[in-house]
Amino acid sequence: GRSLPYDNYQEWEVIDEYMQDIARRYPQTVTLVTPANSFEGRPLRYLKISTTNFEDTSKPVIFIDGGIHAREWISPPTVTWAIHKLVEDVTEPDLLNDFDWILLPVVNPDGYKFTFTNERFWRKTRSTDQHILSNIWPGVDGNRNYDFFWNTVGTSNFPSSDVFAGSRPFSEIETRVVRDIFHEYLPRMSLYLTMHSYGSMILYPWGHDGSLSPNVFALHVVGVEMAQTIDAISHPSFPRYLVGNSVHVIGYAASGAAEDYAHSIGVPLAYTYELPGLSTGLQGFVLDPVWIEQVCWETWEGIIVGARRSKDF
Ligand code: ING
Ligand code: ZN
Repeated sequence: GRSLPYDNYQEWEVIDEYMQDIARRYPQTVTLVTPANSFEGRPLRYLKISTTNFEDTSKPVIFIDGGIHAREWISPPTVTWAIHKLVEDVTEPDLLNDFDWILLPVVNPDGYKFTFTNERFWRKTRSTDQHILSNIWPGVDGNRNYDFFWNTVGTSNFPSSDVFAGSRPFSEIETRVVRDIFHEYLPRMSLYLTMHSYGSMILYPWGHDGSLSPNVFALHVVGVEMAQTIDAISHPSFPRYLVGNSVHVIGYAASGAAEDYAHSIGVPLAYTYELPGLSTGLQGFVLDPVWIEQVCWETWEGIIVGARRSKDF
């Protein structure tokens, strides 16, 4: 019964235990949901946090996920930090009174586990049922697996590729779980954030072709306010945040991403966070653990502003 440490990256089992523990310790506000198991059989879990009954209120829902890409280790702790701040160390009670929250720290536990045991830079899931060579080349890029312009740009049909889109949209149980959360709470889901690294960017749709959504004004205003909030308190070692359309800011188009899917079905504010890195190339994913706490708390300040501002749109 204690908080997660933020002085190092945590094994999946530790994060999983923490989620179960939080739900046991705060049964009035926290509900643990285990809708399915991962391809390799790990429980896929998320927390629903609500001061009222999650199912029968009309409060807007804020959904944050992390760890869809296994090697982006700074992502899951930003989501567990949000859990910590909403449940264990409440300094913003309005966020609990005004919203219901869904927090899913590790979308892809099999891949995450694999980065601790085998290959630090593994990105994809670990599924082996996608094609005839799956045993040699396992895994699908979760952020190319959503059903919106699936496998049309920035993806690969080659199973060995890091951006392999899978055999079909939502071939992966891990992305189906996220999809089902969207659809279950759609009419009241006002904000969706999916945490990635790295690059210090806040990206919004459309990521498949660089065109702008009819809701671009709101997407941009809320995005800029989140970024300015973070920049104002960030460490001088970190780059300033860039905000804009995914294609234009990150410099490539990609279809089948979570951000695009969420927005396409009606989530008004959907963003991909590229959390900070301090190196280039693959080393950018290796952020020294001394920075975890800094990234978590500054990102949380961005989330606070995004949540509050989402009410205006
Ligand atoms: N970045 C995202 C990726 O999946 C992205 C960036 C998001 C591009 C949405 C297009 C649409 O490539 C990381 N770090 O994975
Ligand atoms: Zn990523």
